[in-house]
Amino acid sequence: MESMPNIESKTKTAPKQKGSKDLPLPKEKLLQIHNLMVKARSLEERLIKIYKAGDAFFWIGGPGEEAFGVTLGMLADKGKGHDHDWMHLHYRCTPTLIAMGMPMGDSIRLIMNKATDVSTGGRNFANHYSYPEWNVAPVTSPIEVQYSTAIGTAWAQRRAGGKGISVVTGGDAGTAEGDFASCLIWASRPGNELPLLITVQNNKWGISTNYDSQHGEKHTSDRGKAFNIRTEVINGNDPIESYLKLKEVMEYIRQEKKPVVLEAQLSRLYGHSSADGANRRDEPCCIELFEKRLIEWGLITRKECDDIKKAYDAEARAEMEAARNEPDPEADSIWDNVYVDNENGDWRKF
Ligand SMILES: Cc1ncc(C[n+]2csc(CCOP(=O)(O)OP(=O)(O)O)c2C)c(N)n1
Repeated sequence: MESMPNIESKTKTAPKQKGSKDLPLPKEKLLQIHNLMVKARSLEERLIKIYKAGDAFFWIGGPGEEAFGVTLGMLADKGKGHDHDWMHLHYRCTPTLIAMGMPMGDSIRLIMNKATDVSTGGRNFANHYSYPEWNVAPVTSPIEVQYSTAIGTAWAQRRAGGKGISVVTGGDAGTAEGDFASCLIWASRPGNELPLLITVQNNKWGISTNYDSQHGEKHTSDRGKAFNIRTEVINGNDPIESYLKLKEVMEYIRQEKKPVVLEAQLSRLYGHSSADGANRRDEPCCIELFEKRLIEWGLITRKECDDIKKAYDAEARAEMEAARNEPDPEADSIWDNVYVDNENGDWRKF
């Protein structure tokens, strides 16, 4: 593809022997990352099929972002309240939620607009998750709004003084929105710096607008430099590099109570959304690249990889079949969850 990032994998020189202490991460961790990446991909591919079969109105999601998204989810300190991490995610976050423990069926009920959808009661669309019990703020449709709301939880966490940090994800094109600038400004005020991981998933597209035609700066993360914020650029198609760098910067933010801007360069494997066809594109696939290395290192076989995929494909299909028989929302639930209206102060009431 014309404008895909060409970052060399910094971890590809790992040794070729099995079970070696020289592996970049323990074998179990590598296999866990792979397993979750495949699970997220199977789910997303099922969501696309659900859309194409006419069982959903729209699809948008995260195939191609599994290496970055899964490792982010694995490293998040999941829980409720400011002592845990706050997650301000965007619509390509299925891999992160899968790694945090979201059942496939939750995502399927959301895209199928079933009353049983735990995020929105069937009232929002694909990948617009909401998990108050895990500090996962509702995903918004207007892009980049999450960079503003992340300021609020990071500020509250700074005041609370605990170990929780806030994490925000978003696309490269959306960094043109004022919310991104607000985030940099509020995160970096001297003496009031925020414990905030500001990430940009740079797939080099904003729907159909090419990155290179819009950005004078080399990296979107370079903008953080003007605010004296630590910045990082990683190959977001490499799960090992993603895991190691995310771990390092999340520890830094927890300890130093200061922000980081991290740009992950990665693929957009099925185009922007169902609006441009949701068909597989010719871009590097993080799962294929990772499997090649795992097989080379003798950690897994081709057949084992295929079996994992088949099992997750079957699980996703079974979840869809179950969800098909579930009810649609009733008309009188239209105003539910518009305002905070339950006794626990959650924005969600089911
Ligand atoms: C405020 C706002 N403007 C425009 C849109 C329409 N829109 C939806 S996604 C998108 C492109 C976003 O591109 P990017 O931020 O690079 O993220 P990507 O979708 O590539 O992951 C646009 C313009 C929107 N949803 N919200």
